[in-house]
Amino acid sequence: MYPGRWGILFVIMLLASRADAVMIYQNFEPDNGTPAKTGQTGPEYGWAFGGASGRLTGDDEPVHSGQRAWAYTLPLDEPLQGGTGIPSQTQTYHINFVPECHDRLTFWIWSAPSRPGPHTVMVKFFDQGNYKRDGIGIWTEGKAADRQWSHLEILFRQLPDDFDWERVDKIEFYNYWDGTYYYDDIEIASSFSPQKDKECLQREYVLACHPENPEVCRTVYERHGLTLLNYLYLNEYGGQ
Ligand SMILES: [Ca+2]
Repeated sequence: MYPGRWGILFVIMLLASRADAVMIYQNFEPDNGTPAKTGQTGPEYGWAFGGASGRLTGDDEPVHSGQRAWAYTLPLDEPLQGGTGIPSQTQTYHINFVPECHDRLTFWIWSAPSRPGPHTVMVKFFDQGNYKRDGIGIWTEGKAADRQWSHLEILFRQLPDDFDWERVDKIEFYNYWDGTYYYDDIEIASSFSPQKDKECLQREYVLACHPENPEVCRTVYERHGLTLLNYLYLNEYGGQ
């Protein structure tokens, strides 16, 4: 028997049984793992720059799911200079998007722009490689509807081939028109079904961690910098 290893698998199963079938980047909920900024207390869910201001939503503001979303307000004459940055809630500033199993970043946005109407959104991606300093901005193909929740996405293939999806630093959102914007449920997803996503992740990681094969497991963990929290989205893990 290998009680230690079985114990780890048991913890994985417990964590996975309560999860969705996508990998959560940030949902702005209390105690979701988001670390505090150095020297401060409380999670740092995001920040704003260039004249914009950002904060968690209050009680009477739009929330897509859970208790909180992220709100930021962009002043007049700040197009593409002001915006808001969002860290991931786990593996913060060094997160593996697991590109073998996922192909897009998705998010929900509720827009109240000064110029009413549907507008596209720019997401700027930063990695720990060639796009560490300046990032690379990509516009959504879809548009955020006026004053209602919209689900938008950026496909990995819209970025250059040398972007390092296994070592992502952070993302930023830019809205062209001044106004107030709410973001929630930022996720790393695929076009496949939750079942296929689960199978892919099990193939990539969990099966490699079978107790009879601990060396392979260790190699996978070191290569991808995984933690147990990665398995939160392995819904209905069947056990091995
Ligand atoms: Ca939320």
